[in-house]
Amino acid sequence: MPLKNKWIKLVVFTSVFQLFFLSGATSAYTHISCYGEKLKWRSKDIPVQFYASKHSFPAGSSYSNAFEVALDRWYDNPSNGFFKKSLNYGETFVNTKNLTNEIWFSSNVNTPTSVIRNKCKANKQYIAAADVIFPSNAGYILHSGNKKKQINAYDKNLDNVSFQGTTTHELGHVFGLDHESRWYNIMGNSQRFFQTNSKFANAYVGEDASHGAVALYGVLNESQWHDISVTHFKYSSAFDPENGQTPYALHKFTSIYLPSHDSPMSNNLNYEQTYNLAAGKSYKVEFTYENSGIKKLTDIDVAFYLSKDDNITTSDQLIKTGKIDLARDKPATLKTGVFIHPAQSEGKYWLGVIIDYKNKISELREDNNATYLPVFIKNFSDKDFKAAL
Ligand SMILES: [Ca+2]
Ligand SMILES: [Ca+2]
Ligand SMILES: [Ca+2]
Ligand SMILES: [Ca+2]
Ligand SMILES: [Zn+2]
Repeated sequence: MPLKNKWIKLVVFTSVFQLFFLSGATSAYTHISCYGEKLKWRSKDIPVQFYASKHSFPAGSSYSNAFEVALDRWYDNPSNGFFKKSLNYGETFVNTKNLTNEIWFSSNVNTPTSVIRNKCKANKQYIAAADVIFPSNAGYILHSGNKKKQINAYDKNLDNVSFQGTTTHELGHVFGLDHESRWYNIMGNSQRFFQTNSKFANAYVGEDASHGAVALYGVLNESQWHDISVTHFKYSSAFDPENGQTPYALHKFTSIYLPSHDSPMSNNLNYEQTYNLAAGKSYKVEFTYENSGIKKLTDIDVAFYLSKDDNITTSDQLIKTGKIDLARDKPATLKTGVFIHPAQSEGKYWLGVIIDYKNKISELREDNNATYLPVFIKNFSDKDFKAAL
């Protein structure tokens, strides 16, 4: 998996500013800090404004638009910290020594790199400026769109890295977050961290980093600031890059399990795969549920469907309903029992889920409440069914 080392790198640039770099907080998220204090932007510098290199990021280019999508995702976090949604275009001279926050492409870096300048004294700590530099000649393609079929996670023959994914991760560093290795989170592998329904895999901040943002900047006083969501990715393992970076989480696809025990039906969860299910049998289907809003929500309606396409909607065939509670702390990867009716016709389906399917909760984003796992349903004979297991 040579890709995994490539898309994350944090450089803390000291120069005039003294720096102490500590990490490994016991809370769910991890912050960058000095003298034991979390480093963050001062309230007078919020919203944090980015300036775009005239050469690398002209207004209206696909990469400029993708960067603004990532800024927008961070705008939606439930804390008082946020970036200005739009880029300031036309910056003719960019560098890491000034105190202007800039983005550009350069042949001097091999991976997307955040350079963060910190003021770090015993009684005074803050983030003073940040630049995000993207490699112009790396051995992979930073893909600016959000069509799932154009990125590596959904096509193992592609080396394409989601630019929106890697940018959302880098902006987490700029925000004051370090790598986190214990949970499914954007400060882990951003290339297996999407909200996917229909043709699109959208980058996002997620519950753990939202929780970290609140720890840094305080919770918003906005009673309607809710966002719950569901994804078909989950935590896999901690990865230690052994190059001075802090360990981060690897992720993989969620799975479908047999009813009798918890072993997945297939172990290769690095790419999307289709599960063979038998009509008349029960399974457990797994998804990751997140609450990235201001507070805990209870009795959230969840429904499961069989769809004839990869776009899960309430018009699809309903097979199960239930309720869950979601606090904002850590993402919840849950297995739910589902039964495939004996008369279900054979064929390819997408076993889908929709959270808040009755839309009782008004949310910042309603377009991240559904996802799926592909299945092929067969009317196995008893003998064939045993062989298939
Ligand atoms: Ca700069
Ligand atoms: Ca939502
Ligand atoms: Ca459908
Ligand atoms: Ca809703
Ligand atoms: Zn990183």
